[in-house]
Amino acid sequence: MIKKQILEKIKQSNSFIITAHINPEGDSIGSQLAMAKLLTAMGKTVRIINADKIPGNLKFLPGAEKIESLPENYEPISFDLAIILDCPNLERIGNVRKLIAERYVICIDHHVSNDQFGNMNWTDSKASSAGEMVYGLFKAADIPLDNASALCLYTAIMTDTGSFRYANTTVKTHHIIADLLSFNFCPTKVYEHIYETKSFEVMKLLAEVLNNLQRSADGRYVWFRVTAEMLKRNKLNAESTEDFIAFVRMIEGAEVVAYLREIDQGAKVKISMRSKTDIDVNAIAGYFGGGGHKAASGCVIEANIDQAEKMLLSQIKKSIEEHNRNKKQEK
Ligand SMILES: [Mn+2]
Repeated sequence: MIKKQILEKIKQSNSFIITAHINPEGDSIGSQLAMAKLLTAMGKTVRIINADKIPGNLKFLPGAEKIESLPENYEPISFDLAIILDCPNLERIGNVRKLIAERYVICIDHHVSNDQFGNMNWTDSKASSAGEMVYGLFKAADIPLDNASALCLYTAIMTDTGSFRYANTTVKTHHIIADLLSFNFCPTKVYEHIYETKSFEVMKLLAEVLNNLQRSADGRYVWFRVTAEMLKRNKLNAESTEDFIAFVRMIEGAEVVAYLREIDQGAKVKISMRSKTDIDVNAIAGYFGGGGHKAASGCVIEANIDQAEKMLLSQIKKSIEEHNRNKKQEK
């Protein structure tokens, strides 16, 4: 129903801006590129504008070169309607927010923490990815996919499900993936681009991180840090460390995994969390003003890294204890 309403609204407008969250990754880039294809197929003019530059390992996606990043001083752009993908709130689009201003916004998102910021909102926290939702729009519009859109959607779904390993992977996800694989692109190449393009220096930093891992006495939560000094010493940017958490979650028995990274010259700490059980890391992030999904979330704590670590660990501990209590009551 909502898909039909979105398509109806799209039909009534001519020019579009598509955007998604800061620090773009596979789902945000892949779903934006496919969405742009859908709009073009509907005869619309469209620009994809993001606050941040596209990461190097996603530049292989067809159309990636057309994604614009918004300069500090930009000329006003005239357009009818903005489509915002993969964003739980308006803050997450960064400085593109000023550009969108009072314009009509369609929000398409799968974050459980979504605050319904659009004029029209399609939120589905059961969807594995924004890519899965854009796939649904193609079907509802009865517009055939092409090889390029199939590749972009495959990448979106593959990255957000951790290559179909995470709890958000469903029967529906696999049905969609089976359909996408009938198009002409090479999935092996996608894996190579996404996961096998790390520099030697990044792997050395990962080794340092793994060497300094910490865990709770019961082993149920594990955490690690990347400081500004570590990045500087290795001449690396933060973006290259984003998937370190995927390595750390491989530890058996680690139910919650947390990544703490210094930002703003050490005045703040960016936290990413993953949960491998039904411990809700969206709620933990929410306590610090962040959000995301039940199994993957993030927040920023305004404190130095030692203080932030203490604050975070005490919340994780509380959540685990609460989770234990609930479990007991169920029995
Ligand atoms: Mn996503």
